[in-house]
Amino acid sequence: MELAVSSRRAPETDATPEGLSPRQMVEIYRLMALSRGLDDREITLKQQQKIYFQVSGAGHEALQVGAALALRPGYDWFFPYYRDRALCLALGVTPEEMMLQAVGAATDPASGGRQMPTHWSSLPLHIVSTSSSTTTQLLHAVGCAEAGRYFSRHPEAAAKADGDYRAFRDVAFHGDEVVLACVGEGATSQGEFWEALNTASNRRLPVIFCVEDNGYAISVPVEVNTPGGNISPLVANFPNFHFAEIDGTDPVVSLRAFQAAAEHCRAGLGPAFVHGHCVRPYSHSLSDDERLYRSAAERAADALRDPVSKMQMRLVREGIMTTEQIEELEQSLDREAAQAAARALEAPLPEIVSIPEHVYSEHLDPTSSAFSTEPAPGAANGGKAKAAGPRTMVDLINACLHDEMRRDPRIVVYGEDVADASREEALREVKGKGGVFKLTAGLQTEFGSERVFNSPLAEANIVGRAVGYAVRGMKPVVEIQFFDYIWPAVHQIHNELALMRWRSNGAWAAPAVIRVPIGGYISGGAIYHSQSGESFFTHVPGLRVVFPSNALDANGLLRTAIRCDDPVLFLEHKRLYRESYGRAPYPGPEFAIPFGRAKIVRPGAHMTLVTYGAIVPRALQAAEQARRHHGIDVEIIDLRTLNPYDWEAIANSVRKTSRVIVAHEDMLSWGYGAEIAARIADELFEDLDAPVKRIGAMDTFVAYQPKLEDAILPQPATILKAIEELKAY
Ligand SMILES: Cc1ncc(C[n+]2csc(CCOP(=O)(O)OP(=O)(O)O)c2C)c(N)n1
Ligand SMILES: [Mg+2]
Repeated sequence: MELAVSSRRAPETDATPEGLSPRQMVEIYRLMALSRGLDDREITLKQQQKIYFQVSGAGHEALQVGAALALRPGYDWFFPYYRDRALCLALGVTPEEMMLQAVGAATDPASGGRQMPTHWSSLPLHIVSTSSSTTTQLLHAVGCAEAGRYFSRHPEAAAKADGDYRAFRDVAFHGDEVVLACVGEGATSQGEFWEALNTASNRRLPVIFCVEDNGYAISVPVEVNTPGGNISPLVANFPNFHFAEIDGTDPVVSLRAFQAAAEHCRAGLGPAFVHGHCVRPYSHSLSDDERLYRSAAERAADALRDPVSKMQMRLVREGIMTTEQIEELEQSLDREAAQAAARALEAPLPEIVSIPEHVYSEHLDPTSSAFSTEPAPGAANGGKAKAAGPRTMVDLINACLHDEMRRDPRIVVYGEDVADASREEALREVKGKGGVFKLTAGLQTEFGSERVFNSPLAEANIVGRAVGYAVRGMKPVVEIQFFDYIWPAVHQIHNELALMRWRSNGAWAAPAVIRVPIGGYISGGAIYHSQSGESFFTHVPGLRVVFPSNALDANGLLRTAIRCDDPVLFLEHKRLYRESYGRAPYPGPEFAIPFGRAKIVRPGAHMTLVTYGAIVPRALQAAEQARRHHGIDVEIIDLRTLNPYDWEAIANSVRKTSRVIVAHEDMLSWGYGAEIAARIADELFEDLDAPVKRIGAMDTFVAYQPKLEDAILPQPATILKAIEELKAY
């Protein structure tokens, strides 16, 4: 559309008092007014029950248009908030695309009808899919900035490669790219806000944090969320930052602030923090009525600061537009919004059959035989498997990490204590730490501190950054030090990592690997160093869950996990790390095991025992006693991967034996075995000669005193008793 500019000023050449041309001022206003018009149109549609949710960007338009115009869509990277309609509009998301989101159309480019409206995503514009979880996106932005910097310093790492996840994603990067991450003032109370500032500051990352401060988080005023009522003084001592606290209802002030912030970031000086004060004239969302908790005087004061009406008055005052021209423009924007809505309402809706699409990668199937290779003992190797002969699980996991890092320059390893020594000068005289269990020993020494480094002691930080790294095409292989401390990261795993592909309808994905030492049987591990809990994670669509019971499986499954195009939770049993059970010679750098293939670790005719992890050696002991003392012949199936799991192996065995026990270390109630037992009862009822039996820990946490631990966790004797009972049935 040709923008109308008042004849009192030349559109391109006259400078306004702000130093922008009249045409630029009109364009800023157009974007702000169109954003407001789209909100108004959506509100009408919601009232007509043609859409199902509405949250507006009203009152934030000036700040956001300023941000967008200072940055480069498709070059810089964007992690917006749900209020960021004006930002996304100014970056290039069209009104029709916005309306397609609102109606939940199949052609909604952000999510194909899966996410609420204003949950932005655009691959070409570099707007990374964000969730409804406030604040998680800030850590993604940090990881994204780290990945951009890594690729700029190592452009060769961006090359595509066959045979793994790298074949399916184009990598784009620029040495001076900037990442914008937006958040509300209420959401700065989340720990992840501080975790993001921590790493951005420490690593001098080019992230602009934009706090859109409208004074409320739904009904909670800012002073309840933020001590003193203002976030700016609280963050002011973070090193390396550029700070600006501005009137976010003024688009020119906003533009200038973001230009200065971007300059600081592009120069490599560190992150920036732009705190914009704005207003929220339309309540929190259409489900909220702010008259229930805000005084009339307060609302009236806010109305005077409405950025759209302030900008109108300014254009008239400065002779840039006449009131008639403004009216004309408004009418044309109204028509544009109405036409966008009309087209979206005609758009096809998503098909029911499409629901499972993009839960997992459509490109690379980790259950495929491409991942089935034979061990090649005797191959040369670094890491802990250098020596010949049987090696422990620690050795062979460490060897796999060494091999894969050599093969794939996109792998980074970080977590708590995983580096050999963060202070590099110490490395010359010390042996190095390499993880509390030594799984990552020697990696920093071989691959350098850019690829192997310690994280802050913050689990959400570890996983949130991994999401950001992975969406850029890198392969973070991170460690959570103990399963017992995975819980701060669960928000990121459940709502972000596992969901990135499905919620963006396949546009984005976060195929990171999270390695986690898990489990008990360590005498004295107690409550906080013995936890299991794998079924929390097998209940998350989009997440692969692996649980090896021996050194060779750990090596081959970790290789598949790293090459895989899906996020993987790789559970390593601490008790099995150095056991003499399950040691194996180093199988060479290409040894892989497909997911979803169980292993029959002991063939048998009388009953089936389905298990995994540290129960495998205990079940073998029990089965041996059952044979010796009672002549009972138990077939033991080690599932090896829990999602996907090998139903065929279970079904074939149960059809043969007609009796089955499902055993695991985790608590019995609601445990992983409940699902397997229920499916056996459902699908194999005709084949059974006895009820399905389950074995698990007592429904308590694990106690410190070994006498109690022994009683809480299943022992070989517990398993033997169950075998005897089932045979007698
Ligand atoms: C982690 C999380 N907790 C709670 C919510 C529910 N919720 C959605 S918006 C919101 C308030 C956010 O306030 P603020 O960050 O100030 O943003 P604003 O809506 O004011 O722009 C809350 C509590 C959520 N989406 N995510
Ligand atoms: Mg707010």
